[in-house]
Amino acid sequence: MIVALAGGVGGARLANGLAGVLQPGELLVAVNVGDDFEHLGLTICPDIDTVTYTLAGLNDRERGWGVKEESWAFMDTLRKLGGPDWFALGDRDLAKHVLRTDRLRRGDTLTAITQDIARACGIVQTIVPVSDDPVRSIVETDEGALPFQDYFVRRRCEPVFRGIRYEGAETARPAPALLAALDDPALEAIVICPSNPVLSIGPLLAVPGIADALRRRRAPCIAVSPFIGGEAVKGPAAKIMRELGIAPGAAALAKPYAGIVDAILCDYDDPGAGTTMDGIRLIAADTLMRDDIGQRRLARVALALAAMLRKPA
Ligand code: FO1
Repeated sequence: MIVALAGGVGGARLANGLAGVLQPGELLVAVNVGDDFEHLGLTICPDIDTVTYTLAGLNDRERGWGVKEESWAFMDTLRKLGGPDWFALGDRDLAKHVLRTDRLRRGDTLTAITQDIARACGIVQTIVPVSDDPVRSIVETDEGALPFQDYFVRRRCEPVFRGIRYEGAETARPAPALLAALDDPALEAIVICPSNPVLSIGPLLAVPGIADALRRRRAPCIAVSPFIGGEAVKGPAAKIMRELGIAPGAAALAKPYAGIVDAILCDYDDPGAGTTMDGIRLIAADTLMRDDIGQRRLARVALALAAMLRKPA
């Protein structure tokens, strides 16, 4: 049993690599819900959707989100009618948002909905939200507080990032399936995927019980740094870290991951490579996933490292 903690696009790629090298049912991916929001009366769960589409092979690679071969009739009409068009909802994507919103209104859990959608997409691994309760990332900027998607999409991350708070985290409960997997005697490794530590992994660790469960972990936990050459592979992680006055590199993960992670895989040029920080070994590897083969290669490196840490030297 392998548990992966994933956020946005980088997280989905390594989750896909893990799915590609494990047997059906061997992987549980717990996904960040901090990016979720209500839009046009629909509950949108971008990170869950990115992981689901990626594991189903339905993801649009150049856009990084949404479905491939998408059409935009809904958005064209919405725009003509004067509706908000800053957040693009493709016609195929829309069916899932409508279905999910309807089921949530009927009282179904986000876990049940997510698992049914994954199964309908032919996915043989388990995908769950980190919590069935709402957690909403609110970004503090020089222009005031912005809900995550307003900051990330509508404002294209231009405001100066001052901080983030995870609204609802204090009362959110970890998804039961995630806690069960972390307590499973068959658990062999936990992998924190290369997602933004502040935007994607932060809201995940902020759910009470998750960090404690990881501190009590019965298997090694390996994190993969999302930074390569002092930059984020995708997204605003490096800009955000600079605005927080933190150098974008594996060392930036050591503090938030202390006690939770046994080792961090980082790229060869990372200044922290080969050192130990806060009890965490920073180990150099080729962490850039260029394609599906690269995703599986990095997944194997992470699992091999966990196996080494599991067996007494
Ligand atoms: N990102 C954008 O930059 N522009 C969009 O219009 C947009 C729409 C969208 C719709 C559904 C969805 O699941 C994701 C979408 N994203 C869009 C990406 C989304 O903001 C990010 O995937 C995450 O929130 C950050 O990891």
